Amino acid sequence: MEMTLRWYGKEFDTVKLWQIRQIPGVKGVITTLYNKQAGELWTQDEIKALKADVAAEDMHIAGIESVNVSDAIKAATKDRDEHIQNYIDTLENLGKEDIHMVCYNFMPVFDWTRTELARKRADGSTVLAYTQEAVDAINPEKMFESLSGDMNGTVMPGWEPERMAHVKELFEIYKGIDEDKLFENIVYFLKAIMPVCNKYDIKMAIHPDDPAWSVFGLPRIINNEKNILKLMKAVDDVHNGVTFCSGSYGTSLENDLPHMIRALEGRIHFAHVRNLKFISPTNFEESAHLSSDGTFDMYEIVKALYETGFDGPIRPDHGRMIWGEVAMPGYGLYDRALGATYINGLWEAIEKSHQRGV
Ligand code: DNO
Repeated sequence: MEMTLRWYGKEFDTVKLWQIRQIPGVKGVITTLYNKQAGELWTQDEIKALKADVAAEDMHIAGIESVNVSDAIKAATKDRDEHIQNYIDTLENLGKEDIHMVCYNFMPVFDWTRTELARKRADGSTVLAYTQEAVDAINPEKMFESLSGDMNGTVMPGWEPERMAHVKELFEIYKGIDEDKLFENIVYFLKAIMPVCNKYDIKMAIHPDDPAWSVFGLPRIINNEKNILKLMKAVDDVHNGVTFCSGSYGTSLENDLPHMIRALEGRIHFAHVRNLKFISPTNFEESAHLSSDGTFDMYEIVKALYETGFDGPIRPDHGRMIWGEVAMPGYGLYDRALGATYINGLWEAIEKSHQRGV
């Protein structure tokens, strides 16, 4: 595995590359072109410039998170084939620039959903949190009126303002799209991009739906072992792979995370490793990475990755806000650095006990 950190680019991120580089073992970042809309083409020059920014700090790009898939592709509207062609050309340009891992998701309309950005914990740190009650209390009609992701005073992370401005239209295009139809659309997309992925050995890594169930009545298909294995089988090519995000699959307590990792052997190309603390099955907060601070057995998760030969980029995921840091919720420096160090420690211990046969 390669330990990495997500970096939101030189214009947006308060966390700087030189800071990331000082985290032990981190030489690679996961990033993207933040000014691109889903469906747009990335030119080779733009990718080159991004690479140069990272290389200037003596680091490299370990993968892209994300080349976003447009709702036209997800819902199969009239622009679908044009957007797929742009996606193929983007992959071609990434391949030419020697980038071989691309994360994406297939969640309709919204990316991940949390209902609190700064829930205070007993130690004074703040964390992202989710309650189903808060989601259910959101009136979709009001949401369409207030727009810009500010719903009943809640700004949702992962909800890009550009998309929020079209939220009503977006909901419209998903009318009549159920889970089977969405599945058909992802298979259509993956089949179309597999040739370029094979040509440049680009490993596609689908991010799970978060939370792992339908919100606001929209269909969700990447949420449990059965469904992700179905997708792996439908396009049975190693380049059709997975981002194993423990915090997203883990939102459903029915998902057995180490078991899923083992079932996906050879198809996990990227790992997001974080912990959640459950107050009830539909009320959880993003705890520190440490097993005893949350609900998951992080040792078993990392061990399953190690034992299935995972060798892609891995990153700590959402961190708590600690030590007075002011940064994008979930994406500050300090707690993610602690997470990286903790995961590195688990990995080293697991690796050495395997090598020494203990
Ligand atoms: C949240 C992230 C997601 C992820 C996308 C991938 O912190 O893990 O926003 O980047 O779903 O396309």
